[in-house]
Amino acid sequence: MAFTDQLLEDYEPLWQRMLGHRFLRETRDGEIAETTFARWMRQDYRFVEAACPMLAALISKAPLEHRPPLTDALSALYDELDLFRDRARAAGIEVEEAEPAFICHAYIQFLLATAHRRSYAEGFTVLYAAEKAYHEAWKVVADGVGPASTWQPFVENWAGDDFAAYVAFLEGTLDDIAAGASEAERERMAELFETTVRYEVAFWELAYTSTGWPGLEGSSGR
Ligand code: MP5
Repeated sequence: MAFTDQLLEDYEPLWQRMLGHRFLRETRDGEIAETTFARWMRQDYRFVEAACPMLAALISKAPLEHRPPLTDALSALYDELDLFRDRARAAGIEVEEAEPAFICHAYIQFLLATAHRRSYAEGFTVLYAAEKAYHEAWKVVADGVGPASTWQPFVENWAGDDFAAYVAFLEGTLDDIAAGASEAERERMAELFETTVRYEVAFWELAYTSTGWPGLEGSSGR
């Protein structure tokens, strides 16, 4: 069985827990509270900003033939930041001033640390897990969001054909990488996949919780 099929089979309950998150259901059904969606937008803007240096670090370790598609993906992230600013303007939300919440900050540190300090195979696994998770999550939302919705461009961005092709590239490439990895490295890759999906669940949950840091709610501590 291909490595990515095995991952999705081994972590099926966690994966379904993520796809069953109420944020996705409520956005799909048009029932999401504006403040909840706005909180996700502000935090995800910070996340995508951090994904740029993460991808750059991964490119610096990539074999030559992986660099062009990963560089295209990096370029697409800057378009995505434009998309966030555009949708924020349309909805009257300020995304550029938000401080990362605790969960967002932790996920960003995890992304950057794995890209810089772990092997290419391990860093690539984290990239695959995060992108596959968003692709599947926004496909859940796509079932209900129509072309008139303010959020349709997000659905198109992550559930659309271009992103599907990118995720298919990541999947096939990760399977090739895993086929050449040792058993011990494949185990480390699987652990990182699990941690990434846990962060994905936590990130959806963040939209419903305070963006203050634990013990410092309502104040920056200064
Ligand atoms: C992605 C994202 C997808 N935007 N936010 C989280 C919390 N996880 C995954 O990554 P990208 O870089 O926006 O395609």
